Amino acid sequence: MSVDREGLESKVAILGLSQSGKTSIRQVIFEGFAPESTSQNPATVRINRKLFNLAGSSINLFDVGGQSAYLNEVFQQYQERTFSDVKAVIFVVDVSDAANIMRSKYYFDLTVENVKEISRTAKIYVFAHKMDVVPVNKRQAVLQSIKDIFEIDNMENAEIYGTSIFEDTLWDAMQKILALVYPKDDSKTLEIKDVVGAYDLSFLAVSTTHGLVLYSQPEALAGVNYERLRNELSNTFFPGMVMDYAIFSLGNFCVFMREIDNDLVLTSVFEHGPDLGDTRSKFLELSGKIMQIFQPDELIGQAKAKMKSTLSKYLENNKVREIATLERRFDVKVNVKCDICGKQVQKSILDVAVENSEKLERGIKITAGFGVTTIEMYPIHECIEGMREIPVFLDSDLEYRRYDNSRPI
Ligand SMILES: Nc1nc2c(ncn2[C@@H]2O[C@H](COP(=O)(O)OP(=O)(O)OP(=O)(O)O)[C@@H](O)[C@H]2O)c(=O)[nH]1
Ligand SMILES: [Mg+2]
Repeated sequence: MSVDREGLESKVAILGLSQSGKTSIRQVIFEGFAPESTSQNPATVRINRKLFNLAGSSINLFDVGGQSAYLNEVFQQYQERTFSDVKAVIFVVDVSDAANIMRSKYYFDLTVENVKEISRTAKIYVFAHKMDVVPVNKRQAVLQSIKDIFEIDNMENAEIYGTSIFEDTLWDAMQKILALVYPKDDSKTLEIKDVVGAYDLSFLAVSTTHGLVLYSQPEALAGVNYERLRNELSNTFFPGMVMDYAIFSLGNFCVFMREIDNDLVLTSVFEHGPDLGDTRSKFLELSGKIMQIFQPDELIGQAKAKMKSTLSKYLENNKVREIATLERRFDVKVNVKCDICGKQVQKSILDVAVENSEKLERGIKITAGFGVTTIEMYPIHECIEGMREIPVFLDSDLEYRRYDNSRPI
């Protein structure tokens, strides 16, 4: 199946004064950071450009540093680079910084002008941001006054949302933007339609772990935060256990949720059948089909297949026993959290092996002594403080045992 890669990428620019919260928004939504961990963010220098892959399609995010020198540079020299081909521009206004509201408006007007000239069809989204600092009964008035000052009602292509990284409002606003700019792959949409038909589903959605819906049938505008739901369910019913999937009843419906890939969750809803076991096996079968649609790149698949035998040999050479039974656990992901940035890192021993294919002992350490063999793995992630690794200890069945604090590498 050939897909046009370029068609599967959307450019989004995010602008606003310095300290308004642009980088924090990027980190919380697209990089899995905990909101609190953004408090020491350094100012962004010039433009930070990052490509985020969401279920095979990408958002190319231009996070523009908000200090005057950088903003002036953008509007004097880099208009084309910043605004050409943008699908959406997010303009962030800090509601706690009333003193600078007119300066913010000045750059907003420049933004509107440039969008009009360079990317006529792009939408502009104003985030009246840091709403958490405004008392609840004043929020509507604050939103209205920014709406008036920014003259949003006079513009056809602009909308305003009150947002905060500490509240669901940011996710809701981002969901509306994604519904417009997320480059859906038509072939995936068709395959999903087929699955919904074949299994007589009432609803199916593929979303990020935090609930940004990427594909849904019928169309949905809000998702469920699976990470939160799973934690609540397991704390209530299965303390200390990590759930493979979640099943619950909702009126006449049966809801199943499952992570089908890193940060990708499948939700499917059936009408209640007479037999839960039957419905469960139907769900497991269909989630396998959906997983195939979202299979990572063929190349990664091949690298993993090759790595499997290398990893088996490596474990065997290091006196780890019963490799054949361990093999089926090679690609089971472990979920650990960085204590600095709060990011959830989900990696299997096979993922870590692929990352360290040149030198396995760099990422997977095996120590044997006194009849006990310990396997450790060191998944790496890009943290706010540079690259860090999180030591994960695996028991003899490759089950995750515990982890220590993340540490710089
Ligand atoms: N209270 C509150 N603080 C926030 C919110 N979003 C971001 N912040 C804080 O605002 C500060 C500045 O955030 P940044 O994301 O670095 O700001 P920026 O807009 O990227 O700044 P420049 O890179 O200089 O343009 C950080 O201390 C964040 O923790 C929010 O919704 N509420
Ligand atoms: Mg920044």
